[in-house]
Amino acid sequence: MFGKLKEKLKNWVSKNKEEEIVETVPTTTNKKSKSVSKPKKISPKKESKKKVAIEEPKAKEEPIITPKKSIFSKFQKTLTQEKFDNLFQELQIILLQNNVAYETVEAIEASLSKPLVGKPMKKVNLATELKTAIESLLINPPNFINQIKSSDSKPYIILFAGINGSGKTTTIAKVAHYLQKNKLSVCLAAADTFRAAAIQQLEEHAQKLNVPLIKKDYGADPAAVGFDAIKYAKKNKIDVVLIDTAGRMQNSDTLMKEIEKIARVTKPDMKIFLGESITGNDATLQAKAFNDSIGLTGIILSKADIDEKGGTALSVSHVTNKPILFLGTGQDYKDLEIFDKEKLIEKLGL
Ligand SMILES: Nc1nc2c(ncn2[C@@H]2O[C@H](COP(=O)(O)OP(=O)(O)O)[C@@H](O)[C@H]2O)c(=O)[nH]1
Ligand SMILES: [Mg+2]
Repeated sequence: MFGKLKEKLKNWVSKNKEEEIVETVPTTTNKKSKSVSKPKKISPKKESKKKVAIEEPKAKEEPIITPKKSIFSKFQKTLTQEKFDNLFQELQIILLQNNVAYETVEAIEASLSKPLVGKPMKKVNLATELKTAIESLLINPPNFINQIKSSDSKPYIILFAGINGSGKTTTIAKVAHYLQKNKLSVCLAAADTFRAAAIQQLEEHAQKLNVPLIKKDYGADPAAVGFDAIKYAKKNKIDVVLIDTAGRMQNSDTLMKEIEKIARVTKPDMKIFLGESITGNDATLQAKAFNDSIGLTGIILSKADIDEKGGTALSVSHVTNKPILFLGTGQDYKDLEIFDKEKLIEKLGL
C-alpha cells in the first residue's frame, strides 16, 4: 500500500526543505590549496570573507554551494499564508491523484495550516506536521474479538454490505477463519440470493472452514435467510452469525431498501461496509451512502495488497466517521489485517 503516494510525499517534503544549489563564483586556480579548489558549502555570511581570500589575479569560475531559493529559503522569517497556499497547492494535487477524497484534502489543509502559517521557516518540519494531520483523520477500531466476547448478544450478528465484487464473500470467509482462531463458533447465512453462483461460492468456503451454512433457494427473500440463520445459531449455541448479501450500487433505491429490510429483520450487532481500496473516491462515496442507509459500525477495505495509492484508507473514516476494522491484504483466509493507524502511517514513510 502507498507505493506511489509514499514516493510523491517524500519528494514533496524534500523539495520544500531548505536545500542547497550550486552557484558559480570566481575562485583561484591554485592546485596546492585543496580547500580553495574544491567546491565548498558556505553560508551567505561567510561568503564575503571567502571573496576576500580569493582575490587573486588568475581567478577562474568555480562552483560553490549556497542555499537554494526554494519556498523555504527565500530568506523570509516566517511562512506566510501565501507561501503556505503555494506549498499546499502541490500537495493537494498529489493527494487527489492518490485517491484522497476532496473533503479529506480540505481537512488536511486546515490541520496543516494551523501549525505552519506564521511559524519561523527554520522551525517548520513538513513531514512531522503532515504525519500529524493525516493521523488525526484516522480512527483506531475497538478490539473486534473483545467486543464480540463481551457482548450480551447471543448469537452476535454481523451483516456485510457493499457493491458487487467488493470482496464481501471472501472477507466473510476470512472473518470466519479469524473468529475460529479466537475460539468463537460461526455460521454463515447465504443471503445473497441474487445469483445461484453466490450461494455456491459461500458454500465452498463453509465446507473448507467446516462451518454450517444456512441457505435458501436462489431468488429467496434474503432477510428470511438471515432470520433462519439466527434461529439456527440460537438453537445450536453458535457464537457468531455472518450474513452475506448481494452486491448493490448505492444509487439503486430498490436494492438499498432491501438491505434496510435485511438490517431491520436481523438486527445486526455490527453492520460492515465492504469497500475496495483500489476504487478510491468511489469506495468513499459508497461508504457514505451505506452509512446513511443502514448506519454502519465500521468498514473493511479489501484489496489493500494491490492498492498503490492508498487514499481510500486515508479518507473513508474521515468522511463517514466510522473506523476501518480490517484491511483485506490478499485472497487467502489469513490475509486479513487488523486496522492500526500507527502502522498505516508508518507505511507512508513520513
Ligand atoms: N487481491 C485481493 N483480492 C481480493 C481481496 N478480497 C477479495 N478479493 C477478490 O475479489 C474478487 C471478488 O470477491 P468476492 O468476495 O466474490 O466479492 P463480493 O461480490 O463482494 O462477494 C474475488 O476474486 C476475490 O478473490 C483482497 O483483499 N485482495
Ligand atoms: Mg459475494
